[in-house]
Amino acid sequence: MQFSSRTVSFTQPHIMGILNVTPDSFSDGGKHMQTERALRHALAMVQQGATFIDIGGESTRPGAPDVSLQEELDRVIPAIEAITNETNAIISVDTSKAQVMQEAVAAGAELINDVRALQEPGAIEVAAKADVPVCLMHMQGQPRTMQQTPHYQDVTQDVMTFLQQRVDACQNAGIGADKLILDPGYGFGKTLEHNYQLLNGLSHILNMGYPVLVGMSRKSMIGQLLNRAVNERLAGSIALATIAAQMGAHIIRVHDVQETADAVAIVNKLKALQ
Ligand code: 8Y4
Repeated sequence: MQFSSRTVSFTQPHIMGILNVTPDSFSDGGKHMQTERALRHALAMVQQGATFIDIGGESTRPGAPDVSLQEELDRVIPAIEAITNETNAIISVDTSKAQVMQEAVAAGAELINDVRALQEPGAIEVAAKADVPVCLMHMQGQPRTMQQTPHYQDVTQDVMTFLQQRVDACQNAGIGADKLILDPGYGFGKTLEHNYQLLNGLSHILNMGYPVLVGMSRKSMIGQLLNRAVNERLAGSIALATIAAQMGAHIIRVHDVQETADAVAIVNKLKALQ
């Protein structure tokens, strides 16, 4: 796939490292300290094998408060500028807001990662104009309430129908098929059963013919199954990344880049013999 700075071949899976720039309640550093911390984390993830760095300033955790436009810009843009200047990683901006997309791409972001699949006002037009690849993710409901009563007829079929509708909307807006990445949206308005049905159905999503991104790292599909707190989910996260890589996922979005890179290298070694 063609990105602004380079081509990425999806013959093997790539790792997207998660960089959170939502302020944590412990670190009380100013804007510059936050940006330096983000840069250090990004550099470490690139060294560990991340092709992509996903930068998001809005928390999409269930129950998280909405973030204002200015707050999101203040969190995300300085981090993108710093990381663009210091790495050749592909920066992905995790946002649903048209203005954040526009300013992030101007600051150096090369991929728009939108959990709302360009459904917010102005987003599809800005993405078309920006002319960068876009990841379209499935979500049922809105982050604040999406885990209350998820319901599907057939989760894999329903997710595919939604993603195909968004692909069609992108085509109508002038976004070429060669710019699209699809994502089933693990954890976004899905029960534990739905998430595993959707993992079992990943081959069907792959058969839609687009690169596929999956994000399962540390999510409740691990925590609920194994009864593990968020900081006890590494083994589960690696198991899921290994399965996704084996099944043919193209981008794996994770917190733990080094460990995931090892797992992917083992899958690659085996696939080379098949
Ligand atoms: C612990 C840590 C528990 C993090 C839950 C979480 C995806 C995504 C997110 C995804 C794409 C998250 C922005 C949710 N998940 N983008 N973003 N795909 N494309 N929760 O699955 O990581 S945020």
